[in-house]
Amino acid sequence: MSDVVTLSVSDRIATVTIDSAPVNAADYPVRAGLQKAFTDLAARTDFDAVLVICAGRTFMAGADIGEFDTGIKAPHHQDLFNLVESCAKPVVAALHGTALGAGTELAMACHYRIADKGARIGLPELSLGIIPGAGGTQRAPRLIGLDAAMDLVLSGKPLPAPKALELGLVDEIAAGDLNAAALAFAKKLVAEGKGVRRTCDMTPKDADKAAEIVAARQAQVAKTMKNRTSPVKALEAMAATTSLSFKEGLKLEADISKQLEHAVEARAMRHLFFADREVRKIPGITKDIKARPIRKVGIIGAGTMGGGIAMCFANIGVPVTIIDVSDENLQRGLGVIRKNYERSVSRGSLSQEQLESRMGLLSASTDYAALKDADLAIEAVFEKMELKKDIFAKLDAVLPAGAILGTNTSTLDIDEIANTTKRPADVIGLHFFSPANVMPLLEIVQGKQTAMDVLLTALDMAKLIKKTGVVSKVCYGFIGNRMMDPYGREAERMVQEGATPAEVDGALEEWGMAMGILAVYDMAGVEVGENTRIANPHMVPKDPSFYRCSTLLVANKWLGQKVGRGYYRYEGGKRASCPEVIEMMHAEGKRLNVPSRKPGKQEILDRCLFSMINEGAKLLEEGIALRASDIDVVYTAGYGYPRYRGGPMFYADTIGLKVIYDKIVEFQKTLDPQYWTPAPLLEKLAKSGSTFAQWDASNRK
Ligand code: 3H9
Repeated sequence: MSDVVTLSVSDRIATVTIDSAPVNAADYPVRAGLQKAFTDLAARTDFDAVLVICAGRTFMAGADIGEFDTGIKAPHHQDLFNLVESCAKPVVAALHGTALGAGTELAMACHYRIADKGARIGLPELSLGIIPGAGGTQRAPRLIGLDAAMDLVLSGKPLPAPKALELGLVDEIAAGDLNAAALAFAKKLVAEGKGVRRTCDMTPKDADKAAEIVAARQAQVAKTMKNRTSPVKALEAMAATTSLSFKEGLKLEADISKQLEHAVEARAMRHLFFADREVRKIPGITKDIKARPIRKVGIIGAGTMGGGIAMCFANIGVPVTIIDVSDENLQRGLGVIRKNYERSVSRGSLSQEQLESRMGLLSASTDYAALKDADLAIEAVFEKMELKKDIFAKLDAVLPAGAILGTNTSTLDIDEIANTTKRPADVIGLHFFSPANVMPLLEIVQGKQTAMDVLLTALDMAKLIKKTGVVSKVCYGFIGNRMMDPYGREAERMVQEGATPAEVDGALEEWGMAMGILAVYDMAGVEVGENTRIANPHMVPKDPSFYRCSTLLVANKWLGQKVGRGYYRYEGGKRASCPEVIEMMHAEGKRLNVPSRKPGKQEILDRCLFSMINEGAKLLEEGIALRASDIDVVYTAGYGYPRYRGGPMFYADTIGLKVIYDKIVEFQKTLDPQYWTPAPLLEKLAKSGSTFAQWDASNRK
């Protein structure tokens, strides 16, 4: 038998065990092992039922994602799962952990399924730009109905075992030990004379309503997943369960899979799957370095940011003490947190008991002495250096030795803050994104003196609080906001040239950004960028024609959504163009000698996206970002950059660095030469025909 798949028979029950750490992915050795096991079983008669189980932390978590790039070797998943389904004796899958993608498809090819009560079962293929391609598009609708299957695939969210039971995706939830329950289940099947029950022979229970279901799901995709191919194709394959035979459906699924696997959407999303995990790999964090324990956390500042961060820790059972200058601020902050949790209760994602237990973990004080036993303190107050330094002096005085001092700054110099303490090695930047309890990104800012175990603790902590932690070195704006700066600058200049905010944002949103940059400024508060520029005077160019529309907006107190007016007007929650602002910006452009013109959609995209990429290249050569792929993670996790485009640096590779370099040189001549200087790294890679991915790979060696 193979190393990773074993077959044993005891008491007339055959057990096929997959044991391939870390997640039992269906790579070639697992497929070959499964093929051998089921081929052997086809020739044997000494068993009455088969159990398929997985060792370790999870049932099969899908196909081997890396294999799509190298080409999938036979046996193909579809053929293999057909072999499993063709078994003449009942086959029972025992699911624990996360059965995902090909794991769920294997389970559906088995004749029965029993799940651990904590198991989660899903088909997340669209998050990789592909469709369930191991029979999933054909079996899921037959097993649970067309609409439920379409929901499972479009949401990509794994179902908790009880929900899977309700839908008929599993037949039973194990009361205790899963393997013992699965064995009992198999024996009962045999005793009751229940034979095989093949999903391929079933008909979707809601086939008669197929036309309406498909139309509604297509409308959902058009509205919520624009510019994507895989969701459209997944619906096409699943809809075929009501018109094609199982065999014909499998052929359609295979044909679609082949088209999608190497398309940009799938390559981009695979790139991000691995990039999201690679961020944790930091040179210098060796195996002997151990993370520090985080048993109690202090948050300084009970505002929106501090409250959101406090929730992140309460959500994972870590007690938090919030410090603020007045009881009134503290009570207001706790009230907002409670309201946030209450919203989750009303949506059904949290129980009232969970709410109370999380609120029970939160305490509040105006006295820093309450942090005397905290392992980590995170300051989350206004972006004012003097205020932050004052807080760090207080933290330095009360925190125990070994505690970590974090600052949630988005732009300020961590080293300057660290140097005001007696323990700069314990100081780190923890840049959360608002709302902190929701947004998945955490920029972890490594100061010049930050200790490696502090960095490791921050990376581990990010994972625990379900965030993607990306390490940045210190510079103005770190990775994310520094790249926002040229991006926003171009958008603002185009408005001064004569484009409307709606034209600029519209082009970006049509391309896939969750929100155009000017609408983002309105959401965050137009004064935020202004204030950070004032706090970092060395960043503001000396050029007298420096164009920032935000300066004018702030002067008029048009600060964005919160006052109903900024780049746009906001009426009834909707944004609308504001002719007064458009006119005012254009006049300001003329005053600053910005040439009057109307940039087209493509130019808007090139100027916004390429200025960002150029800055990304500078971050790489300055060593602020470790990898181009880290930049992609920052932008997709924190800035609404579409995952199906892979992030700014991956996108640059798909366009071709030479194309981008040439365009930047052209902009240098035709636009503002002060800003359009190609980054030396971009120039070098473009001229040598290389890519950012190759740059990452060569640095990895
Ligand atoms: C599919 O099934 C297609 C089929 O329909 C059709 C086929 C024709 N492959 O996430 P973690 C690695 S598509 C390769 O840190 P966790 C991961 O890179 C697949 N590698 O652990 C990491 O490596 P490293 C559909 C994989 O406990 C290590 O395992 N399935 C795969 O936080 C640990 O991973 C999915 O999309 C894989 N499938 O989370 C599920 N999975 O240590 C993808 C993991 O070197 N996986 N690795 O960085 C997950 O969502 C999470 O890994 C899981 C565990 C929830 C399972």
